[in-house]
Amino acid sequence: MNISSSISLFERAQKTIPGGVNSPVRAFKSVGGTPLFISKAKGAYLYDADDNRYIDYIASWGPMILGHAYEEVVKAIQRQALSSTSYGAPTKLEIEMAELIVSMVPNVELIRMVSSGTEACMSAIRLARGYTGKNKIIKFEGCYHGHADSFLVKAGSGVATLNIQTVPGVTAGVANDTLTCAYNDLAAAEQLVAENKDQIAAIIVEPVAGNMGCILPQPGFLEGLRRICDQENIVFIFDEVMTGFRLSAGGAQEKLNVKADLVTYGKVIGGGMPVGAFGGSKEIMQHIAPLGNVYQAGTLSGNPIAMIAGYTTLGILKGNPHIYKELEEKTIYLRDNLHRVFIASKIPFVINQFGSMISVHFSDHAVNDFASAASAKNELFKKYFHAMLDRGIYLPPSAFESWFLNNALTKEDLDRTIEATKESLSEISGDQVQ
Ligand code: KE4
Repeated sequence: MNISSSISLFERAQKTIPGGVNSPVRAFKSVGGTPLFISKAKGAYLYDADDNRYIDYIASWGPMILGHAYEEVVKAIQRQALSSTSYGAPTKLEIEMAELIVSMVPNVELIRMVSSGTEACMSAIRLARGYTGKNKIIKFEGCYHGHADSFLVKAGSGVATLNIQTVPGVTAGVANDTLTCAYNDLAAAEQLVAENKDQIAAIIVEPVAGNMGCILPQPGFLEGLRRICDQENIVFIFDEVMTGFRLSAGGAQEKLNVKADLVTYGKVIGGGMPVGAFGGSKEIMQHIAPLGNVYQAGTLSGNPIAMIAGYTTLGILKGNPHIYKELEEKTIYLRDNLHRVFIASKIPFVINQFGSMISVHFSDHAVNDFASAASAKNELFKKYFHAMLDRGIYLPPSAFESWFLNNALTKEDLDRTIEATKESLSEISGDQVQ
């Protein structure tokens, strides 16, 4: 593929933007090569600066669940923009957005809009600390809750991709209040709670993890954490920035039938615009300013353009629940056929899938936590990534990321992806044989 425009744009970008990107995972650091500069997208397809077309399995890391430039969403944004782009004052649209979310997620009674998943998770942790009067939190290795200091301890996504063991700038004081253990290791979580009796404000977890690849909760893991939180007066936080409104209208709480005390959102909730949110029971949320003293704020929180994009997207998802069924069927079709071509290639692999989240690991063992994801043959993932990109299939540029399907994908797109995988694996096998 001719990517000369991306090459020159990347050189130019590095003169004024750190690493040439505004978010590290976009830099192709772990897979190598030049990041593609995208000029437009429509439906299931991305077009780079040289007008090469790619089938998109990133969906902007989750938000573009309906597909790119979805007409109803674009028209709503265009209309709203004519009434200005921000007021810094309350609007009816924010009430309608909050009422829509509350109608979709029964145990969320109050919700506060913010501008990113990081803000949502950071605010939820502060609220849990303010509500309980306790300081420590438990997170799980390989889970990523955004880049707030408290979370940059054994985090997944870009932190794992770049293999950053300790993030400079995160003080020991902050890091000491963040306890970690392996995802799916309920006994280790119970031990941390016992060793830090009455000091833990919150346990925060990705109910289906997407920042080590896609990793499913083992039976009993989330239920066990729920029990611990009930017994120890700990706030149970589901980070549904990825899973919220993607796995179902009610997110992972509905699909897995486990209820959290606070839930954080991002990605799909904004329909591609900068939106995050955190919500839960009145009992807890009433401590948020101006009702309570746990201060949290944002100039562009509830921004009308972001709200109309999110409100339109969520409205379409709520009104057409068959979209979730279609997405899951497409993902299962992809999973089963990738499985078939991987078996034929005789290259060891694991495919994890839940709803419309899926990931491929070049591993001869189950991948159910960060250590098992990290011990996969990620060098082979790197080759697979580029072989697929050369064939017009755009996968997340890291083995520590979930793929995200969008509902504009057709069977032809899926079949092309399967065929490209078959071709890529024979290319990789050929490399292995030499
Ligand atoms: P943002 O601040 O990037 O909107 O959300 C942070 C966040 C919180 N919680 C979960 C479960 C997340 O997956 C994320 C962000 N996800 C990454 C992709 N793995 C965003 C991509 C990026 O960092 O550019």
